[in-house]
Amino acid sequence: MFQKITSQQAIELEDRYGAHNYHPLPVVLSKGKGAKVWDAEGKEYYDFLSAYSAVNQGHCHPKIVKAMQEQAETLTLTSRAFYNDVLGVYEKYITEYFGYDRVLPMNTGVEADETALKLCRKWGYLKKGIPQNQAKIVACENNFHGRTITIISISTDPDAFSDYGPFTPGFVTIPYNDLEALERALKDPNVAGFLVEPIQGEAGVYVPEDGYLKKSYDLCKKHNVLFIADEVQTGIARTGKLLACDHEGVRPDILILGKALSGGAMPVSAVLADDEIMLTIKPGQHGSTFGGNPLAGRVAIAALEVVKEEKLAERATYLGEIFRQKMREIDSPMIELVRGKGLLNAVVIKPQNGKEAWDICMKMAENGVLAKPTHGHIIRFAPPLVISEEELLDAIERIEKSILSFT
Ligand code: IF1
Repeated sequence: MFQKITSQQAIELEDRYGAHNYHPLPVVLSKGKGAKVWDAEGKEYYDFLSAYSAVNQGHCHPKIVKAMQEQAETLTLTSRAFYNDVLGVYEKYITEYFGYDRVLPMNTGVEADETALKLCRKWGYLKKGIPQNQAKIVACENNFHGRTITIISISTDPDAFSDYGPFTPGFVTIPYNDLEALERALKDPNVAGFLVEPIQGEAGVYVPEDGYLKKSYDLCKKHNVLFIADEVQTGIARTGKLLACDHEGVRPDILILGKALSGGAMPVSAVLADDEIMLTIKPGQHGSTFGGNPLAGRVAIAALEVVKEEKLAERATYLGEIFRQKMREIDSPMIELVRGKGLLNAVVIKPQNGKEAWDICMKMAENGVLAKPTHGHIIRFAPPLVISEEELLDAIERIEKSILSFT
């Protein structure tokens, strides 16, 4: 039996034996169910982070757990040196679900992003005719696509890139939500792709102007450039549509998914594209030991089924409206701005009497709601999409009480 420890012991162990690459809130979670989690002493919380939107379907969803258990007892990993009898079924399911010819399965979000960049470059050389080693990919300032060396080569956040150079060349960054900058960048004939988050998550749930995605997409088409959407965080019902790009009727040339593709049960990511793009990568030219494993396939099918069966996109739209409206009604000088789409929301905090977003998050935790500040002054609110209206209203009351305690 795995040994039970106290919160204090857990914190001490992580502090002593783990790398210090995180600064968590001092809460030690030990159990989760739906929209709720419990700490090692049994205190109950609403989870308003949802593992950065990986648990859209709620913690330990019974259908996902069941698929996982069944497959774990049958076959977990074969590598891609052999076929397995789940992968093809999963590939058919996910490509039909999102409407693409093919999928390339990976594990983490950043791997899927890297895969998309490699795919884009291949297409650039083989189909667009860009001279060897000249391909460029345009990305946006304040992006977050993960933490590998290539991905942080695109980052404009010093915390993400400092002292990790030399960096991967071949990227151009332009301001987000700036069509003129995009048009200028796309004039370079060596540009193969435009990589974009439909809503910038890490930047603080920064929602671009209506029409930005559609107009960006049209500019890409005009210049024969691939529109690559990183929907690792925004995808899979989080913003009120299956994909955030669906809000503007945009179908990305390359679609990147991760996080909630497994409902948070394990790392499962995917890159989707049509034949003209996907078939430029030939056997031996890309892969991963775990990508496409049967356990992941079963889990992902179950996770995607839950999204449809429980109408999670519709729930996100409905509950998101309630959340933003109620938050805007809170009468506190600390609330500067409430923004977001569906159940991906953020509140921009104006510090008062030396109290800032971190203090509010600590107070909320005391009152049973977990969320995390980003950039010092923004709090992201993204509960599992299975949260009930009653639970949401209860959580909002706790959030309000926490904020008002400082004024
Ligand atoms: C951490 C933020 C969220 C992502 C997008 C790819 C990835 C992510 C749009 C990489 C990952 C995470 C990772 C997490 C913090 C986090 C995050 F705070 F940085 F901004 F979600 F909001 N594309 N996002 O948001 O996916 O390789 O991690 O599976 O601790 O780094 P991954």
